[in-house]
Amino acid sequence: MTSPVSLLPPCPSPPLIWTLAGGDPDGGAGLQADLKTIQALGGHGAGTLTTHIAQNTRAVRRLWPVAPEILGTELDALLEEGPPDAVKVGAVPGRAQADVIARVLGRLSEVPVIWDPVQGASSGEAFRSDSEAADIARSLQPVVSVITPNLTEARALCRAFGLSPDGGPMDLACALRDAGFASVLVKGGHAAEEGHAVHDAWAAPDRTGFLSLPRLPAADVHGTGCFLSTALAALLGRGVAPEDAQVAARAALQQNLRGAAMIASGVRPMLPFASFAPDPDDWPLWSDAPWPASGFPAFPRMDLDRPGVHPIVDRASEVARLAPHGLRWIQIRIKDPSGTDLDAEIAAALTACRTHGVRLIVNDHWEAALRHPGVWGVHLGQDDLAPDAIVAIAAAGLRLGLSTHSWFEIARARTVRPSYIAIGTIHQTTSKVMTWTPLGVDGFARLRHTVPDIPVVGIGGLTLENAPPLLAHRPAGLAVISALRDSPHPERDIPAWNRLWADPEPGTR
Ligand code: TZP
Ligand code: MG
Repeated sequence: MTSPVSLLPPCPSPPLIWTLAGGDPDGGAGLQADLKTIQALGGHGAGTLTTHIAQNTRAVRRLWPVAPEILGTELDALLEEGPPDAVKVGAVPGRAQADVIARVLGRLSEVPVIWDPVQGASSGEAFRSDSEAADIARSLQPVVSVITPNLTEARALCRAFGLSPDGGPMDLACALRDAGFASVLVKGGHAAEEGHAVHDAWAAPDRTGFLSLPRLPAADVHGTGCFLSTALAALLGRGVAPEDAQVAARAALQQNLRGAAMIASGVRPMLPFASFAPDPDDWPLWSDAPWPASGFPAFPRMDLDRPGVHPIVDRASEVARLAPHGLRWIQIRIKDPSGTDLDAEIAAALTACRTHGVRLIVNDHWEAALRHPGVWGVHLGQDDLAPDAIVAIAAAGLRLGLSTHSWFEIARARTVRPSYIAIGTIHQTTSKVMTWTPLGVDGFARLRHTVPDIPVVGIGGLTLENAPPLLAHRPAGLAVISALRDSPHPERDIPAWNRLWADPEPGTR
């Protein structure tokens, strides 16, 4: 039996997330909604109103800004309870309130602050003039780490900072990032038609790219911007890495958009604020460059009729040693080819594989792999995902495997529709320089759950002893370096590894 997978990474106690936002009496947006969003994402919500707003799903009637003195006293009281793990800032009604918020948030250190710079309701009404919006933006800018404007708001912010408001979502996102907002997500939802993809542009200090999901039929849902920015805060406050948090926040929004429904006699659907459990189709794709009109070619999927161990070796002689012992695949991974005749190694590995009906996968050196007809596939890391390489490997009819270890990397890998993805590192390993905390079996299960339709290979620190719990999550293969390299009798170990699929929990029967 597969145990239910909790899709949120564990956290010793619920992160404390503040929301400083306008009120929405109908509960679909603003502070009332944000508290529900935080709860749905596993956090503890706290916060203050920045402005009363007489609104419902039909229209915004009137705003009554909270007096700066009240706002400041409330925030000081809140801060006495200790700093939050992340903050979402929503509607800021005026310069005086912005200054109060900037003063209090300026006392926090290293706390992510996400500002959803709402200029008005999505029903059309603007809350304030452009010049006041500019003052507010300048006041908040030093304390904000992420902003999540829609296209209209991004243009208004660009004007406020004297930047060109022309250009597409990515131009605006980059301009605002370079103006000092560390990370910028320009939402494209309002630009997409039903059935077409919604592309959001993300510009972070070290990365830009597009998140894409189909636009769902339930358009014009109330409170989507509040949900996305608050979900992002809740995930960042949980310690989720920024790239993963934006992918997961978007997945949470898509999950909730699917469940959007009319409440009472409102005129626009509301989100259900359901606990984080996106379906695989709710996860966005990530593309570094604008989406190619024709998409990427789909690679032939790794067939699953005979799953098994997936040894990774660094020379042809090791391929020849292991090939006779019941392998289905083997990967040759030559990280430093200097002093090695790469073509001779691949040719010799291929000869051994042909003799024993083993499929040869070449790591990294895809151009060399293409010179050797009979190579089954190429395995690439996230740093090697150049469109030219992907297109050439597909055109040559080879399979493609991609390394991933996070929600973000899976979103990026899925874009090129690979033959399989490797997920890891699962346990501590010395076979690769590690900048990541190992996922553990639970982390592997969490990621695997998002890609039920793609063959997955587990990797990292695997041994015959620690591998059995992974089998419940249906890996197509388990990739192994040191357990075979250091074994006194690897030839005997290979059948033992392959038997894991027949008898996933040895000793339990
Ligand atoms: N990618 C993620 S972990 C890893 C690679 C190449 C190394 C796996 O080696 P080992 O010795 O089986 O942990
Ligand atoms: Mg590589």
